[in-house]
Amino acid sequence: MNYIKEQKEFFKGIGKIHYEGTESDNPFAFRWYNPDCIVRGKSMAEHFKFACAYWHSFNANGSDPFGGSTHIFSWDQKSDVIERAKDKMDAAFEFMSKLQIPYYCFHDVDLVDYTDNIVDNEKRLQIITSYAQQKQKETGIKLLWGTANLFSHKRYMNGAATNPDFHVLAHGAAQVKAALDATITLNGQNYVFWGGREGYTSLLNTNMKREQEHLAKFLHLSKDYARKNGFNGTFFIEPKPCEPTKHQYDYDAATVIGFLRQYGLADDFKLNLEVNHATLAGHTFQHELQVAADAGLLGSIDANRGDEQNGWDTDQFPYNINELTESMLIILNAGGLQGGGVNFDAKIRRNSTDTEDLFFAHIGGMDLFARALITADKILEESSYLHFRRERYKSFDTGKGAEFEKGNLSLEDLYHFATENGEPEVRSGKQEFLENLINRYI
Ligand code: XLS
Ligand code: NI
Ligand code: NI
Repeated sequence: MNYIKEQKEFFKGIGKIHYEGTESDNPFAFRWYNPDCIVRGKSMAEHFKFACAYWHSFNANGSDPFGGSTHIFSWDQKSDVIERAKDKMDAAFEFMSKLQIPYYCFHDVDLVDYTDNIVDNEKRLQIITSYAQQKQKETGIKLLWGTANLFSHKRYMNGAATNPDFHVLAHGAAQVKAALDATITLNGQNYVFWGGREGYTSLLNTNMKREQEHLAKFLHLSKDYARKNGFNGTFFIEPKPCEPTKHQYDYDAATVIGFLRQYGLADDFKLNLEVNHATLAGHTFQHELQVAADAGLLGSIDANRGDEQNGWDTDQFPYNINELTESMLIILNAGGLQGGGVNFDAKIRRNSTDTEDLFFAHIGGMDLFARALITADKILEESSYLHFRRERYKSFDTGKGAEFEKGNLSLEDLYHFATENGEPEVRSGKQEFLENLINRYI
């Protein structure tokens, strides 16, 4: 039977968003993001692989610890759970098509409401996964990554893979298995682990070593299962230092890299770095990117920003051009993101209550990345930036410096060099000069 669902328009009055250039004053247009524009031999669309985060855009309803929802979703009205999930998916695919967003990301529980029953949940997920398959085929939109929410349900209050109770760990595994199945069915390019409650609140009741070993085991089993079932993509760990848990094991990029190497996971896992998580860890986003890039593990990014006055994960849309330009310098120098893309893990504010606000948020984010890419490319091509940085290390390019790098000198050799050559010359780091240079290109 050929049942055609009556297609409802959820974002009425808003058409497809196109590139119109910087002269345009149309708020429903891209001023910088031109998907086909080639930068460094790749289209902008390929550089970014922009993705829409299902949870923030189609589930987060504006509620906060002090009040209920402020966003009334037209896709959240039906009483039947599957019909409601399908409406939400129709809205999501309509939204992404209109915005030319080529990818999406989800947690299992974002796609369809979950209950306490893991068997029912898996069935629900399978139904909505086949619907997603159909939507992907119709629109050409792809899955950047899937994940399982192992932090909202009360059973996970002490963690999932790091829970002291094996029974809870097994529930987490069952959920990951189903989420991996969905990701594989949907040809997902990657799979993410964000350890929301993988950590502890008090050492008094925690065996940290044992918990971390369980986490490594859990990741190995998940990886083995996915590989056995045809998943060729990359697994990502998303570092975050705290919130919801006080001490999270995936604190920051350096911590996660150490963990992956210690437990033999670095061949299959890379990092998914989030701007607001970097700032919560007391780092800049650029720092996190560079740490991952230097380890060859820069996989994907969750684009958002924090708030200078608030110390929590406010998940706002990006708007800092300097931060993103410096970030794009690192990403371009690293040869791009490995397998991943730019997922807008960001939400509109509680009082941004018009349907169009979700459009403005994504248009702004995409334009900012495009502008940062163009600027960073110009800085690399036209300015003295790279040359300057290379020159700063030129004492290691020849002579004793080069011998040192090759490992040919002993501590005594360094002693002799120091005593024979007197006091080193004072050399400026030229930070203000470089900051001006970046701003000149912006
Ligand atoms: C929360 C995380 C989460 C992950 C996916 O802070 O950013 O949204 O990206 O589980
Ligand atoms: Ni995230
Ligand atoms: Ni986050």
